[in-house]
Amino acid sequence: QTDVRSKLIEAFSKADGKFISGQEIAEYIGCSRTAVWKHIEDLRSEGYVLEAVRKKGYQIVSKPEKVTANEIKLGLQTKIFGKSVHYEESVESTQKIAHRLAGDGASEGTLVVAEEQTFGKGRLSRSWHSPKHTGVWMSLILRPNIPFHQAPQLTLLTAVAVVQGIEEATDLMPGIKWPNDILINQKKVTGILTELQAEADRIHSVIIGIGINVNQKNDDFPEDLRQKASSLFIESGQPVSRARLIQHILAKMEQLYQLYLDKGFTPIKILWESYAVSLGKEIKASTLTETLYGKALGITDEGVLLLEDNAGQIHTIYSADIEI
Ligand code: BT5
Repeated sequence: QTDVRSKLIEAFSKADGKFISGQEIAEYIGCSRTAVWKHIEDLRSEGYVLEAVRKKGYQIVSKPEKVTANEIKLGLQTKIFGKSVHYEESVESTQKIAHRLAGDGASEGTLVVAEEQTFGKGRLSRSWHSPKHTGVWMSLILRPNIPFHQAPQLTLLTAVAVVQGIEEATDLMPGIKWPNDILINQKKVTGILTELQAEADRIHSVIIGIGINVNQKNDDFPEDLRQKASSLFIESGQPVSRARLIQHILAKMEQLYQLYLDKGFTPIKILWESYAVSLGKEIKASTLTETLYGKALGITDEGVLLLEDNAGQIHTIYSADIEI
């Protein structure tokens, strides 16, 4: 059933906004013309508006503003990422579901996405505010063949992909604050959470969680976030299609991931540095054990932050919260 559905969406995707006849659809998905009609009705019940014209066939007039598997797949330009989409209206955390699917052997590029998270997770058991229908709350399963200590590089790679995806979908120019925040006008619009399933020194899977504030208005944020968080809508004044944004991000991520597997972290590092907002600045870095003040010099080839304190000593920082 879901196979047929994705083929139908693929057929419309190929038709690229033009009419496609019932016969063509039937051939494409390998079913009868009566069955086509039923599948079209299913799409309608999901909120798609389809026009049917005699002798011409069907055309998608408008899509629902949701992030269902169909929404994401219609127009998606990737080979692997997002080819398998697990969609839910409401979940505790997309990370939790992605962990379960990864454990069950889900293939690389499997995407979990939800309209709402009731227990969205940040780093260090902090929470991530994820209200219904307004943001992108998603987790991507990767299975890279890399050593353990390189996994944080994927957080930085993801940040680059999200920045580029936002740039494609809007007129905004976001910056990256090491390691995982994407900022616009100094406010956080995106957080990234990278988690691993691994044993000894072997990575089974990397689960990359991405939370993007898209169409929230200022009072959609709880009081304590209003000063430090923002959304693409607030910053640009325009509503943004979440499904389109996801498509751009998946396409960028797949490109960068391929580049990373072929050429290593160096080309990603150069891109990352070009978007970084903290480099060369005086920062405060709070790690689990200490608070350091100094200048952010850059990142190493491993993706680790280098901080030079006022005594000229250079510290390598693996994980911390940064204030600029
Ligand atoms: C992060 O943690 O920034 C990682 C957030 C990852 C969220 C995604 S959504 C899909 C996937 N499923 C999940 O359950 N999680 C991932 P951290 O750097 O620890 O930042 C968390 C802090 O950001 C919180 O303590 C708040 O201060 C703030 N915050 C919470 N919700 C926010 C929001 N919607 N926008 C901006 N800031 C927020």
